[in-house]
Amino acid sequence: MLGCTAAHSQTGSDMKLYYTPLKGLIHKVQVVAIEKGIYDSIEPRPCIPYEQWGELTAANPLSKVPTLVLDDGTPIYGGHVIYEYFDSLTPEPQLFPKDPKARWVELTRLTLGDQLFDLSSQRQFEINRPKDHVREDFRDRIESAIKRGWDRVNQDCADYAGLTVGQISIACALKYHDWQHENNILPWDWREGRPAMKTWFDRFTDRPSFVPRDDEIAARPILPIKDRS
Ligand SMILES: N[C@@H](CCC(=O)N[C@@H](CS)C(=O)NCC(=O)O)C(=O)O
Repeated sequence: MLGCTAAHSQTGSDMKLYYTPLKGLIHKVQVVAIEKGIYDSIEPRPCIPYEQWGELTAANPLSKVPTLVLDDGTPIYGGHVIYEYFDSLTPEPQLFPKDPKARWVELTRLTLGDQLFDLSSQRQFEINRPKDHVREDFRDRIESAIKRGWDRVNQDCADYAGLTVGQISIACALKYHDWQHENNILPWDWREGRPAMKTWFDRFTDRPSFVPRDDEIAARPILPIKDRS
């Protein structure tokens, strides 16, 4: 169990979650599970998706994390789909608004956070190519998009309210950007010149669900690579 205590949660089921643990960081799929009170009903399957590992690819042909497998074997993948599935399991807190207008706004925030995360990981791949092979125009385009995304959050965050999936998504992207910054991957601190965003972020992430679970990572080996075919 991710929480290592309860055998079954109030959902009465066990699910397997494929994810890649990163020391000093908690993923949004975990934050959502903790906030929904179902963290303890999830069996962690830590793995490296870039390796063709049989169990993950059997569930998700795209070999992406996060991937969830329900106790009846049904695979659910794509971060958004997993978060919305978790949201359906318990009534409170409701992370996806029911009101149609509020829902579209929130889904757009969810996408902004998701893609800020994806862009920074895409950038990492690009800058890790041999020096002569780095596509500078492509890298510059990614970097401009990340900075425009940060600016948009700084501009809009005064309107953010409550505990919602879009805010979790954006906050987790920024946590990942901090992690990349601390590990000398991303050269910029998004806080510079964005005071409103810093105020929102500090307030929003001051919750137990955002605390990294490094003790759990240390206690849980990455699944072995069985199948590279
Ligand atoms: N925003 C997507 C991200 C999925 C994704 O690209 N995950 C990366 C983790 S950094 C992955 O599994 N990459 C493995 C690969 O592309 O082979 C989601 O939430 O589902």
